[in-house]
Amino acid sequence: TSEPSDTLDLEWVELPPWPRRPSDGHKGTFGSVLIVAGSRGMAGAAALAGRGALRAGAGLVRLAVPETILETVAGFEPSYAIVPLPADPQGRIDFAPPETWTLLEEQASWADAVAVGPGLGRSPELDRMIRFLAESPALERPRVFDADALNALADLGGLDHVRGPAVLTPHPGEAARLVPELAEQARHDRVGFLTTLSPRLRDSGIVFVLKGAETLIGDGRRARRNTTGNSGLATGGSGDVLTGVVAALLARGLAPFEAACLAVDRHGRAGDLGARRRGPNGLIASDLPEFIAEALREWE
Ligand code: NPW
Ligand code: AMP
Ligand code: MG
Repeated sequence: TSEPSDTLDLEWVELPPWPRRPSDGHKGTFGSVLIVAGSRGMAGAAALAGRGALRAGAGLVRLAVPETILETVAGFEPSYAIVPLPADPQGRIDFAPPETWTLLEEQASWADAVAVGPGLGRSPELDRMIRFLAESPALERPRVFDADALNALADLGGLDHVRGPAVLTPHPGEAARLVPELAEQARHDRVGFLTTLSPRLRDSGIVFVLKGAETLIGDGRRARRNTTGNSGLATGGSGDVLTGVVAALLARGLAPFEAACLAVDRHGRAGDLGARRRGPNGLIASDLPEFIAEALREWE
């Protein structure tokens, strides 16, 4: 078979219970999310993550984006706040001004969970920022690394730079960049990939979410194979929505492994509800947040 024998080292677990929403909760109860995302031409990625976080029940959501796309991102959704950051000539976040770092630190300390990556673009300065978010002991709050944050981690040399608690959400292409020695497995032997990676995840505080049909989630000891979702999710931006959902559940106080499992399950379910309504061909990523709301309602 294609499954390696040491698969037995992983405990395959059931879905954790969904937390009840306390009836006397206020917006602080449900957590504050900071999403660092977007660049010129990829304002949508930031907006999708923000809407995903809101529809997954986060109390407060702020998006830190390059100031040049502020109006665009704001125009997509009035329910999140926006923190404009200095922009470089290419319309990415500019890390030359010290103000950028001050703002980022301030905003990250405000948040209960930080998500970073969707639509950021790539640059050596971005790599430095990701390194800061990944390594800084001052930022012990849980973080989600997705998309270009994963590409930056790959530039930096991989997982060793990440101090948990953290959730990484690569698709197989990003996973192959992040762990190049397992590139082949990332695409063709996902259980083997996760099993081989597990000793490096154990005790790191990193939860690895290898996306795709039947997304795998692992923390080095436990693993889960997701059963929801369909090919309608194979559409630009659906991973950006997932990033927001994971961040919302982390901000709510769920532990990273539980947050990742529940977020992936409900994101997939949202895709199933969406495909039922729109068909898998017609489903687009900006439909998903509303179906996330419906998918969560099934559990309330
Ligand atoms: P292929 O196609 O099979 O050869 P990239 P991205 C592979 C932002 N977005 N199974 C694929 O391989 C994101 O947030 C913005 C196997 C190819 O090599 C990012 O910041 C949007 N392989 C940025 O764009 C909406 C798979 O990975 C490579 C795979 C780039 O993100 C769209 C492609 O991935 C987008 O989310 C799978 N399931 N999935 C917006 N509206 O603003 C992917 N691959 O080069 O990492 O590009 O994922 O589009
Ligand atoms: P990204 O590539 O970052 O936009 O993420 C794509 C999202 O869609 C991930 O959550 C994947 O698990 C999901 N997805 C992609 N293709 C499929 C598929 N064929 N079946 C189920 N889920 C999928
Ligand atoms: Mg993505």
